[in-house]
Parts: sequence; C-alpha cells; structure tokens
Amino acid sequence: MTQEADLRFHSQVTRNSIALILAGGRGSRLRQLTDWRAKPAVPFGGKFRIIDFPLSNCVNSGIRRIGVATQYKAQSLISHIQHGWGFLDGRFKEFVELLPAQQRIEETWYQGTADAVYQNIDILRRHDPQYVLILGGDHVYKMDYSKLLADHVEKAADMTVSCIAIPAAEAGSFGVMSVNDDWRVTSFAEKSADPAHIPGQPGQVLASMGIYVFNASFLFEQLIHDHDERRSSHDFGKDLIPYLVPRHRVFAHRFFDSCVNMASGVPYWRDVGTIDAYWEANLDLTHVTPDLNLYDEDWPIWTHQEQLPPAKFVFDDDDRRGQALDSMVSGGCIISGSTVRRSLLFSNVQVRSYSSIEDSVILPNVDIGRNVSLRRVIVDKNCMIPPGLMAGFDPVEDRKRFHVTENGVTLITPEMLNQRIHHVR
Ligand code: ADQ
Ligand code: ADP
Repeated sequence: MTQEADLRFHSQVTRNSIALILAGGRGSRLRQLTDWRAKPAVPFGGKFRIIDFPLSNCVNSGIRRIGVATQYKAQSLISHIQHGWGFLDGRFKEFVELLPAQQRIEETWYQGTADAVYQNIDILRRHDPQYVLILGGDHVYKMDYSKLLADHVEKAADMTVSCIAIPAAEAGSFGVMSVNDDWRVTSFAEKSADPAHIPGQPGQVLASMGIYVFNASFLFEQLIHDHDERRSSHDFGKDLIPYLVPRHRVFAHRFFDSCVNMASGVPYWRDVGTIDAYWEANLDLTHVTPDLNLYDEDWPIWTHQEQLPPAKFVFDDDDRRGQALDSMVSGGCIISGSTVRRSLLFSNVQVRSYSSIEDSVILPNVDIGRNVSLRRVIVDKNCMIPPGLMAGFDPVEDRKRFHVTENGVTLITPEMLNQRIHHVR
C-alpha cells in the first residue's frame, strides 16, 4: 500500500470504530490511594490522571467516539472527564460518554469486564460501529490504536488481543497466550500458575494487555451467548477469550508494532498497580531521558488543566534559597527556603522553610510545613503536613502512622494525618 492509501485505510477503520474504556476497577494494591477514587482517576506524572493515557491514545489515533464504563468510587473520575474531556461533547459525532453502572439491563452492578460491555450493548448498537475497541483504564502507555485496528482488519480476525512479552515470573497476574506463525492465538490461560513460554525465549511469556478489538456484530453475538451461560463469570480473560480461541479467528497483535513510546528501544507499558511501581514510574519521569516521554508533541497527553500561576522558587526571611534539583515541579507550586531533590511535585504544592524533600512524589494541593523532612515518600492529595514531620527515615516509626511498602516507600494520606486541606482548588 502507498503511504497515502495506508493513511486512508487507517482513518477509515478508526472512523468506523468505537472505543469502550473499562474504568470500574478499584486497583486495591494501590492501598489507600484508591480508598476514595478508582484507579483510573489516580493522579500521574504531575498533571495527569491514569485514564488520560488511554483517552489521549484514542484521540491521537483518530478514535473520537469513546465510552467510559465506571463503577467503583467514580466521583472524581467522572468530574475529571467532564472537566477535561467535555470538548468531545457529541458535536461532529465525536464524544466521550460516561457509562456508569446503573442497572439499566440487569438488576446488578457490572460483574466481570464482559458484563460491563454487555450492560451497555444497546448504547453501542445505537452508534452502529463496525469495530469495537475495548481498553482498560488502568495502564500508562502510548499506543497508536489505528495500527492495531488495521492489523485486525488485514487478518480478517473476529477478535484481536494486543500482547506484550513479559517475564514468566509475572505471568500470574495476566492472561497468557500461545500463537502460531500467523499470530493466530492457539491457546489462552488467564492467570495461570504454569503458563506457556514463548518458543525460543525461555523465561518469557506473551501476555494479554487487556486491549481487545472485536468486529461489532461478532462481539454482540458473543456477549449475549456469554450472558446466557450460567457458569460464566462474564469476564473477558476468564471466560470469553478461552471460549473463543478454539472456535473463532482470534489473533494477537504485537504492541511493539503500535507502541508510540520507545525511548529505550523497549515498549513502555506500566501497570503502576502497586505503591512501589507507582512511586518508581513517577520518579522515572524526573530523569534526564525517562522511559516515558511526556514532551512529545506528536503524541500529546491531554488532560484537565487548571488555570494556575507558574511554579515559584523564593528565598525566605532568613535568606535561605528555595530550590528544586533533578525534579519536576507543576503549576501553582511555591518552594520557599527549602530544597526539593529528585522529586515530582503535582500542582499547588507549597514547601516552606527549612524543609527537605527527596525522592518523593507529592500529589496536588499539599501544604508542607516548616522543618519537614521527607524521603522516599508519596503524599496523597490535600494533605497538610505539620511542621517538623519526618518520614522515610525510620520504617518502624513510620509504620505506626503511615503505610510503608516492602521497598521502603512511605505513603501518607490525609486520613493518616487526621488533617485534610478543606478548600478544594
Ligand atoms: P486484570 O488486570 O486482572 O486482567 P480486571 O480486574 O478484569 O483485569 O480489569 C481490567 C480493566 O477493567 C481495568 O481497567 C479495570 O479498571 C476495569 N474493570 C474491572 N472490573 C470492572 C467492572 N466491573 N466494570 C467496569 N470496569 C471494570 C485483565 C485481563 C488479563 C490481562 C490483564 C492486563 O483479564 O488477561 O492480561 O488485564 O492487565
Ligand atoms: P481526587 O484526587 O480523585 O479528586 P479527592 O481526594 O478529591 O480525590 O476525593 C475523591 C472523592 O472522595 C471526593 O468526592 C471526596 O469528597 C471523597 N472523599 C475523600 N476522602 C473522603 C473521606 N475521608 N470521607 C468521605 N469521602 C471522601
């Protein structure tokens, strides 16, 4: 195909597609960070929330008809989408539509992931798409979905699962597949203790990314069939894919072929599902050449941007310099007479005199008092850190009030401090 014909083909398949982002999961391994918000609403990268990544991937790939299925603690997720993504409001038939679990078809909340799609089947049908792209709302990555869709169409697949090679030791949290020479899926096991290794690459398995393309009419038929199956838990990974693999044309798509971010030659796809992984992925962004490039103008990550003044670094009354080194500092922050090193500060963080912040991730709207020392800490949104607090130096002491991970990262939330900033900015 010429490049022009190729582009035309891509834009035709994306125009005929609708994306459904499953954003209902709790993400309980993120501990208290998901006590009050769904995992897709967890702030990431100084300005964003996790859901901004799949949403931006859709828009940048040319998919502008998007549903977001919400369930668990959805208030801040819904408000973020309304504020940040309201520009896709249905004009020109482009939209981001919120689909809260609302017992429209069933008298139950969404059960498995397939049920979350089934319960919106009439809404999907009404838009009459040719292809349905199903995405999780839980991962940070940049991907051109138009290449995935084109691959699906070219192989005349009924369903395509996007995949990535991962170490076999991690396979227990994923669906793992085997493929033949044409990349047709020959077996699929969800969260198996004994997954098939990639031939010729011992120690590596081909994991499902939870990203699926279906021919729309095929999806609707299969969802109805699965819904009527009493033994099914109505989950794509547990029930639907293992049922479809031996019976229909299910293909795998290599993420390698559609990944937009390959800074170090390795495709970037992060779960950020644990406090340690979350801390590491955020701090990685402060490095000179991070694995995830947020400054790429060809594949911007869109979000809800508050109108905020620039970050400010000032001397205090005792002539102590306020400074940040090897760090990222967002709008509305004020650092006075204190030092921030190797850290990521989200919007509206104030750090007062004689304080020191190192290797830490500070979420929006946090006030850090005088003489505070924080090291390897995550501070949740709206915390008021009292003067003199030390955290990240003595795990035994920290465990009395805060959550400390195996790798020694300390999580501090307003509930743990018994102090919350009340004015919501
Ligand atoms: P898990 O990661 O265990 O496995 P799951 O908990 O089913 O996935 O969540 C998938 C996505 O759906 C997440 O974005 C979550 O927020 C959302 N979700 C979960 N329950 C929901 C509900 N009831 N309503 C709406 N949204 C919901 C899946 C696949 C594996 C694959 C991994 C990749 O089953 O095969 O390897 O994703 O991470
Ligand atoms: P986000 O960062 O996702 O905007 P917030 O900290 O603003 O999260 O909280 C998300 C939602 O949970 C809000 O509706 C907030 O009022 C609610 N919430 C947070 N903490 C508590 C609490 N301790 N008790 C009851 N509701 C809470």
